[in-house]
Amino acid sequence: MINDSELILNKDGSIYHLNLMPEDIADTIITVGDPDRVVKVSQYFDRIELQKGKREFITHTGYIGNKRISVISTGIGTDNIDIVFNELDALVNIDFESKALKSKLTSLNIIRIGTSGAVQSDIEMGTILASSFGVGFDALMQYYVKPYSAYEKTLERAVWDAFPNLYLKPYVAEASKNLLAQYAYDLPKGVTMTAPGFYAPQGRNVRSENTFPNLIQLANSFKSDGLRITNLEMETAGIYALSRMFGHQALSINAILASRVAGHFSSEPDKVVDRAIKMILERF
Ligand code: R1P
Repeated sequence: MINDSELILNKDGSIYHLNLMPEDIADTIITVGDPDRVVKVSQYFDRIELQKGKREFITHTGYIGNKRISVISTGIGTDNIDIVFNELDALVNIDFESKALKSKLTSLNIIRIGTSGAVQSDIEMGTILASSFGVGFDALMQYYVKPYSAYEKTLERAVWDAFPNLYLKPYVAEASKNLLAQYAYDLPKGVTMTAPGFYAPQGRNVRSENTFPNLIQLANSFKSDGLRITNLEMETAGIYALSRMFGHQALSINAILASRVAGHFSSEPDKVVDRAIKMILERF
């Protein structure tokens, strides 16, 4: 039995941060960073059956045809991914009455539709890119034991060698091969760098003194076994690592809004994000 302080439920029986009951979520889940993007996804549902929220975590559940889908906003960063993915897993795999692990576990299909910046000059703004791997430059996976594949470990070593001055050792986590094949078969694939912040942790310098002023160049020139770092954002590696740890399938789709090598930002970010949303929903 799990203690009340480990798995906190609200008075109505819903889970602490997401404010959801087990029956409120579908087995297919779209995550978005921005709470305002939830409606931009659910506007394309044929029917919405539930709208709930608390803090930055807004959920709409509904149907496209016969397929039940939930869209949930995570807010920004892998610290939020920690909360959202632990609570999503508990919603499907913990019995809230007995507070014990269910004997039959559920594996969720989870697709992030997020925004991102490119670190390679041949990846144009407006590209919709699928992450084959996430590389976490954040601290999340220092706190969890996840089974790493031999290939993830090899890639991780190559990242450690390419970024030798970091105190934190980045971690690598792979996308669900099934979801990549199902939803991203025709998309450009890449290795996504997940940063623990937006400014210096992504090599931006508005008026700061940065420890790693050449972060973008380092990311741009990284190579391992034919792979290169393609883009930057703030959730993918955490999503992939926690999904693998819990036995869920995850895929991150990136709407490329900025070129960090050319120094440009998209003039039509909403259109690019809308294209990514429609493309994924059409594939359900
Ligand atoms: C930063 O502006 C946010 O945008 C990107 C980053 O990962 C970070 O969450 O994704 P979303 O647009 O999905 O939030």
